[in-house]
Amino acid sequence: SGSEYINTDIVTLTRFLTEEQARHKEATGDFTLLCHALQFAFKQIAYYIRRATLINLTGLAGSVNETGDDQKKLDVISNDLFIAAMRSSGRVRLLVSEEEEEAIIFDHPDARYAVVCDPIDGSSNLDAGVSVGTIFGIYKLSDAATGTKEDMLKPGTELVASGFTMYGASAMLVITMKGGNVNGFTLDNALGEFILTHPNMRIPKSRAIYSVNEGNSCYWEEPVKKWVESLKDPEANGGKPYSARYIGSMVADAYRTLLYGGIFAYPADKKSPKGKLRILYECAPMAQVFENAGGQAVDSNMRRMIDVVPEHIHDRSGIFLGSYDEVQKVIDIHKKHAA
Ligand code: P6P
Repeated sequence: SGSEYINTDIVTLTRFLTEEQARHKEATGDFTLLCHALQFAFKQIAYYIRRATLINLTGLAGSVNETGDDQKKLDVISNDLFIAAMRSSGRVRLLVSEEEEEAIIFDHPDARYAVVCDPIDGSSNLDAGVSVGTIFGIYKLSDAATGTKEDMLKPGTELVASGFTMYGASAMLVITMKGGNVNGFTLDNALGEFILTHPNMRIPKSRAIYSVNEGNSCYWEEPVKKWVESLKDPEANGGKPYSARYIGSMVADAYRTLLYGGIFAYPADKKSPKGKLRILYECAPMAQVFENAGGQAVDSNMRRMIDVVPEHIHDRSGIFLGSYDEVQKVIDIHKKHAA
């Protein structure tokens, strides 16, 4: 009979979260409810992205966000959906979004969680059909929390959970808990369920793929130039150079790197001395995912990315993210250069 081919052990995200909660005797269920609100927001955003081209949502909304980027209608809708889902969960006290200049303080003073997010990262690629996604992180507020944006200036080591979604043909969700492993879920659009398809994701220790915008190379610091040159030198790599893969959407470049191995980099440079990607809702959540998958993540000073504490909620950083050995090559070249 065909029954041996039917996977009867389907784990939905809902079941996964329930089992996760059962592992923590002291759990009140607040974190679980927060994660259900997150998955609801991801399903709604996935719906709008899928229909965007059909109902022509990909035009400009005519409004501009605080970073001066042209806001696409989907940016605005996704940000609004995400804020509404977090507010209505009743479990979030503070929310930082790339689309909001100020931290959003919900009228839930007793809520114990804070959320950081980039609702639609890579949105400049939307019209081109390139995969975009949501990057998120969850912090548990300390008893000393004041309910102000100062509560958000934390290192990635304090993230209780982080991850990202990628809205492609089917939406993918990659999520990790502090000190836990990395799990990938695929949204079954028919059932509206996230299904565990990539349990315990581990990034290959090395892979000859590098992902960086070489259009910025004239602005790069010397060690970065030396690093990329070394990857292109066949002699230095067993006879053939690395492959270059750059999509220009962080979640897409990150997801490929997590699956295949390699390294993604957005170095700080002379044009962007602080780097381009944001610490709170791009670099730190991605860094925790990659570390929990066995990789590494450092900033442009070769500091462990999740140790970095932002001074302001929209602070940027350089980042090198990927296979353990590939990031180590960058660190070693910087050490040699410093010597
Ligand atoms: P560049 C997209 O705008 C984004 O924020 C990330 O998703 C992406 O990795 C990066 O910027 C691309 O930047 O300068 O290479 O276009």
